[in-house]
Amino acid sequence: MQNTDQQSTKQQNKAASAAPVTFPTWRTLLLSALLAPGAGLAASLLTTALMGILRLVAGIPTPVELFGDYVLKHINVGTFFRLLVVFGANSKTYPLGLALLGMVLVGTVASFLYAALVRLPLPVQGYRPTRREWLVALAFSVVMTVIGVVLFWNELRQNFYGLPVGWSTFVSALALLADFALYGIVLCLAYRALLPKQLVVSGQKSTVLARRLLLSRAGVAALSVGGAGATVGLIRGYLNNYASYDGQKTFPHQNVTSPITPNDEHYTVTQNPVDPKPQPALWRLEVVGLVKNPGSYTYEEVQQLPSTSRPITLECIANYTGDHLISTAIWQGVTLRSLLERHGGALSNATHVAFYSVDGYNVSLPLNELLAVDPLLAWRMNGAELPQKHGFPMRVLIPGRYGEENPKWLTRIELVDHFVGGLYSDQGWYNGPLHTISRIDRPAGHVPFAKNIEVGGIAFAGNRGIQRVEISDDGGTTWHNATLQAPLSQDAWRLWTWQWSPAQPGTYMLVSRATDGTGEVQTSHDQFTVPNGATGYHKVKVEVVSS
Ligand SMILES: Nc1nc2c(c(=O)[nH]1)N[C@H]1C(S)=C(S)[C@@H](COP(=O)(O)O)O[C@H]1N2
Ligand SMILES: [Mo]
Repeated sequence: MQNTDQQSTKQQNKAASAAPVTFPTWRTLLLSALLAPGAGLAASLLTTALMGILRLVAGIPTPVELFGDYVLKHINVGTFFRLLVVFGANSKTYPLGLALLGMVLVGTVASFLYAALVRLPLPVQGYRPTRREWLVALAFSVVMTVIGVVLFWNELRQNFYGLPVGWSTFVSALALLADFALYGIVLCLAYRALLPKQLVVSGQKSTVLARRLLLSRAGVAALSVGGAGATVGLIRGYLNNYASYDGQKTFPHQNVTSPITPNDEHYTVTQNPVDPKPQPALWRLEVVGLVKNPGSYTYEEVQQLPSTSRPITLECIANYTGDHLISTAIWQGVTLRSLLERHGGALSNATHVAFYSVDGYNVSLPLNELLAVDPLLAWRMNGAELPQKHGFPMRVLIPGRYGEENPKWLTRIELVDHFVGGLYSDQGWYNGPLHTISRIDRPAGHVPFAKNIEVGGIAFAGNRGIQRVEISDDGGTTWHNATLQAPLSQDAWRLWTWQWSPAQPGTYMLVSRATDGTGEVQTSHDQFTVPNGATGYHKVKVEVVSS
């Protein structure tokens, strides 16, 4: 008892008499430079955790995704294609992972700027940031948010749970503010917590003060570890819904293509690592812009609209000659024409229609070209509710155009007086009428010699329809008319067959070519898919073997 009292009195005396220590400049600079990135890292990791939470809970796009979308729109199709090749199977996750690491790095490095701006003399007095530190942190948050909102203005209008354009823009911007406010606050507090403290403070034991500093430094480290752990867990949760079906093709069964493709066999292409999941309670269809009476619909109301059904074939512009990124479904929905009529029609200065989707995707086309092909705004596919991966609750079908111009997860139809660029048109992909194609599905490989071998396949020319299909068994020297099945619709592929009687066993080169409804014959010019869509004849080598 006695002893302890004496000791504390001694220390108090010492503390009271000692002046605060000041480190020499070099030591202050060195320690600031060493400790700042620790605070920057903690702030960055907690921010990435918040981004992940907002993404999973509220469907708000993370800055990482916004950045990815921004970059994708600003590279050309050649670079895009090279990236696809370089990253292969991980073409979406790998670049996003790199972007995430890059952001953590930027957030960590930015702490040097913060340290330089607050210029604290070391050691500092206590744990409470000064006004100056708070102001610098606030400036960081505001500047980062402003940069984010300005840079990603065209990407903010997306929400995975289907919020309409205006709301999603607002919510995404607000989330950027929340992310960067957290970053600023943690950076400010953590930097303070890490810095060396005056260990000689009146009324406090230096051993207690030293222990407190150690604990608070450990606390900052624990926050970093926790932030990193939470981020990893959130990324896992995000990737649980990874759109691994991207690029899924429609293969014929026993070399026979079914006229209508079942929903679960329809080819699928998506720009998204994780596809949106619009919630009917949040989602709206808006008809706005240069239209007489703008308006909006709930999912319930959409389903009450007058609808028609039509078989329409979709083909991705990345479909190689003879490949299978092509399918046909019976789509049910309201026609664009009748929907616009319900809104009093387009104003006279409207020249284009811009379609906006909840995943930030958008497409625009001239109004008169659209009306000429009678696009459908569909909510049913082959008699079933539109599946999520094909665009629930509503998608656009524009006959005669490649798949890229058929937006899924539609939320806004805006009539405008100019063209509005979108992902693929900005990259420089062709966005004109699709090319006439034909494909030979059978026979394939080795066939036993017979008097009669059935050759069969499909032909497609968008909304131009197919008038004729010809087959050659000598590499294109002589041609024979195939028998066409009845057309499913003007806008769908046409199935054909040809009864072949090879003269003798041997190797044959089968070739097909189609003539569209306007009388134009499919071009023989071989062209790769990038960037204008594939052209050329499908050629299939067949070995007819004696049986
Ligand atoms: N909103 C949105 N619409 C989209 C896409 C997309 O990524 N997002 N991909 C387009 C592309 S490139 C194609 S080929 C078709 C594919 O439609 P499907 O998956 O229903 O076959 O959707 C188009 N519409
Ligand atoms: Mo596509």
